[in-house]
Amino acid sequence: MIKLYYHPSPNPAKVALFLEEAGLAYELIPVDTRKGDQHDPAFLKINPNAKTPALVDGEAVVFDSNAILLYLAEKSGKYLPADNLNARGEMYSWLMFVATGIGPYSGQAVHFKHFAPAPKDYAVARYNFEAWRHWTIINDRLAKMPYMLGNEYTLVDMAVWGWARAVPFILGNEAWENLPNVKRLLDEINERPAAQRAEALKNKHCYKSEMDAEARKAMFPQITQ
Ligand SMILES: N[C@@H](CCC(=O)N[C@@H](CS)C(=O)NCC(=O)O)C(=O)O
Repeated sequence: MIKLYYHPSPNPAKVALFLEEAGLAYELIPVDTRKGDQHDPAFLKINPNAKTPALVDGEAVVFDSNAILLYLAEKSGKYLPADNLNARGEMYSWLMFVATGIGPYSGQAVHFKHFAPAPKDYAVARYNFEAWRHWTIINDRLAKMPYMLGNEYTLVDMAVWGWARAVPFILGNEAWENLPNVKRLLDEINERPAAQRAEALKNKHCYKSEMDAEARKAMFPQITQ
């Protein structure tokens, strides 16, 4: 059975959503990143990058959330666009835009706004600007079509959903006023039974919530050096 190495945060959530949507059986293995589980030598053999999610499927070992989405889409044949180069090129572009833009800029915006020590004004301004710029591109795309690739719900919408859930924490509580199309997609996916099952996974295990010295050492080791 597929093993999903999981923490209740944006990147693992999108993989959980895909597994639930596709009806693939899987075992959830909690990785408590605030306790430092991601640095466990056994986990590093699965993901040398020491991050969640990761997935083991028989002999296949896959890490990085968007690579896992592609792997699962190919394995199941589900939630992919049409099987022609034009449609696949569009899918790769938007999936990589989420992987290299939405995820990293949103993650760094959260880091600098909520967790980094001062002085941080320049970093907060830089990542806030870039996170807004990236989310506005998604919002504009969704003004023209119901889903990221047109009329069909695909793996790219799942990739967006993982981070869209955190938009108020990333950009501030007023963000939805400026990103109505992202909010519309988020609300629609949240209504899906698979999304509700994916969301409920966070309650299956107890994860550390405090961002104390142990958590900062595990996640932001440069602060303690
Ligand atoms: N590019 C990776 C990023 C994974 C990532 O940053 N995961 C976070 C959770 S959303 C994590 O495990 N953080 C723990 C840490 O930074 O130590 C992906 O898309 O899977």
